[in-house]
Amino acid sequence: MNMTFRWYGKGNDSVTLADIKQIPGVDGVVWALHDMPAGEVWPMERIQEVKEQADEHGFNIDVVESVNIHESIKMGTPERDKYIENYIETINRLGKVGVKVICYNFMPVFDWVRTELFHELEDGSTALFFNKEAIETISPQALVELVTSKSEYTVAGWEPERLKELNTVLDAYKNVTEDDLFDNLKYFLTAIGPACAANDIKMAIHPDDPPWGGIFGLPRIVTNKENLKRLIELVDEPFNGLTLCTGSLGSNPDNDVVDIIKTYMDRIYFGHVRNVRIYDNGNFVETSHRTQDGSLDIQGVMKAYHDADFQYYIRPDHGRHLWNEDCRPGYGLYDRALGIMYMYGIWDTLNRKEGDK
Ligand code: DNO
Repeated sequence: MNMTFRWYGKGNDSVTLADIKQIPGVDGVVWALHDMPAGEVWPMERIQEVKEQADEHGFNIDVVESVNIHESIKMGTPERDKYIENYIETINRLGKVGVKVICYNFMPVFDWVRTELFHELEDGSTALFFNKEAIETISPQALVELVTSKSEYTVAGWEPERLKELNTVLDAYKNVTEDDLFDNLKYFLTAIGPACAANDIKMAIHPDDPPWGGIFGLPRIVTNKENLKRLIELVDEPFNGLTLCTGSLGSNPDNDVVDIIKTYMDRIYFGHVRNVRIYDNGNFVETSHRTQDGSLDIQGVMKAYHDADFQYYIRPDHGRHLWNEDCRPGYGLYDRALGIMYMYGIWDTLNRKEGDK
């Protein structure tokens, strides 16, 4: 296992590389050029700059999250070829600095969706929250306002660029079905496959969050065990893999995340580990990583990775906001650092039990 920590970049994150250095056992930072609009080629000097910053602290930059996909690629419109060319050029450039995994998503318009960013928990901390009923009544515009106005930082997945011309894009998706999305994903993967192979880069698709379609009438496909099989089979080559986000898939109680991890272990290149507590009415809140604190079996998740001698990358996912930390929603230092120590607690104990030490 290669432990990583998501970092939004110098001047764009309340957490510094020096802070991350003080968390035990972190090997690399998960990064991106967050201000680059989807579809544009990433400048080489800026990629190099991140590499140098990470090098200074002894971190690898093997994982990028995300290189976002232009909507035309998801919708399958004629301009897609130009944007796919750009994507390939970015892959080639990332290959030059040794990037191994690119995390991306194929969610139409919106990335992750929540109805509250700072929902108070019993212990006084706050966390991201999803209210099933509220999502039925809120308008897409109001949701954008809610997510983007609460933080001084740009919220990843909710970049202004992505949300520009919201109504037009929402409208354009009216005739796009799940099958169309699968076809368009196949077209994209087929086109980038050779560049990924040449650069030894794995593409790791992130599940839809929450993992069901229908929100604002939009289709979603990376939602459950069957669909993961279908997407692996779209282009059945090693470069076509998964970011296995327990919190995203796990917010649908029908998804058994431990079983899913075991089933697709060979194609998991990046693990996002996070717990959620699902309420009877289907609402859910993000909790501490500890198994007892939520609805997911995080010990089972870590054991599945450990049993498989997982060689790829893992990161703690969203954390709660603790101790009055002022941070980007879900991405403070403290709870994610606690998450790492919980994961290592499980991991190291499993090592010891097997007599490895
Ligand atoms: C949310 C993240 C997502 C993720 C993208 C990957 O915090 O897990 O925004 O980075 O879906 O493309």
